[in-house]
Amino acid sequence: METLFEKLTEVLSKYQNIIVMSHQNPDLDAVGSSMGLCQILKKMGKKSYILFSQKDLKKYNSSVRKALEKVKNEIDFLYPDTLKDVLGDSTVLIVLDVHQKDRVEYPEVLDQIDKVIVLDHHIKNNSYIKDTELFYIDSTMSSMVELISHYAKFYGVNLGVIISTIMLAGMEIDTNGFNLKTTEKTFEVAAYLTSSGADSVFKQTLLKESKDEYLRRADFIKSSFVFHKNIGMCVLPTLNCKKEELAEVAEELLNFEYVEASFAIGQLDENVVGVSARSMGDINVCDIMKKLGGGGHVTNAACQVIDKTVKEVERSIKNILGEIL
Ligand SMILES: [Mn+2]
Repeated sequence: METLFEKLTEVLSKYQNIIVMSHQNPDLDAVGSSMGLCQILKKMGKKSYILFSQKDLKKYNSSVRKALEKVKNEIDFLYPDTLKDVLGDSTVLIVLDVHQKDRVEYPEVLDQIDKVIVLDHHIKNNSYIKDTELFYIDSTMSSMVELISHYAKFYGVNLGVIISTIMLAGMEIDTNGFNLKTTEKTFEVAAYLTSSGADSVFKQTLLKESKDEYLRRADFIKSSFVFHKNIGMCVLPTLNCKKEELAEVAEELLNFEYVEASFAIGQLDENVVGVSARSMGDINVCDIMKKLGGGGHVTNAACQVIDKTVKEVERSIKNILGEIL
């Protein structure tokens, strides 16, 4: 990893202004790693900004919103309408926690800045951003926070209480509570963030959810069922459910006794059905999602199916499982 950090530092040395952008609906992994990166850039003597949408703030809980407000003394947030004020020859865009053009928060920004660096931890997709100054993906990393924390440590940066706590919360989300994709290195990073000031009580408040959200999910879980002895499945009854919601339900089903693999299926759009799949490791959910045009990891995969009903997708998954189990 040191080679990456040396290379990254070398590429960054050519630019004065650095704009950091993550994926749509940035979660705490995206937000935390963006902030951690800005602290590193500050130590390098660079001017850095996080491109962020104010309309997104509503989806965070009150503690996250308060933390974002406090951190404004240290981090410069930029909004699409103020972007052109900082654009210039010496500007580079760092795309963090995502690598596909259509999944970044503001795809049009990729047309405005031609020097781009991509850093991600997801499995490489064909629609990745091309012609970059540096393109790095490590899908063995638990989270973007893990990679940025290593960089912060390498560079000797003081992250401070708020940012290191947001980063630790981000890592907890991406690993589903230090269960998925968690290695020895993940815990080393958690220890590093704790020694940088991350506070576990503060972290809990950042991760709190509303009772309404909890009950909505509980209703879905109530309608879930187990078949083949070890497959958990939930078909969300609502129209227009969110991808994140499917992921949360699939993850939750995996907590139940005997469940080895789980699937959450829901209508994402008028003609798009989404599936989120999770596994303890023995059942390869990536292979199953690939058969429906999706992809991912052995333990964490997803797909989107066009012009099929939720029922049809449910049947397809059951048929595939029937063949392999
Ligand atoms: Mn992430």
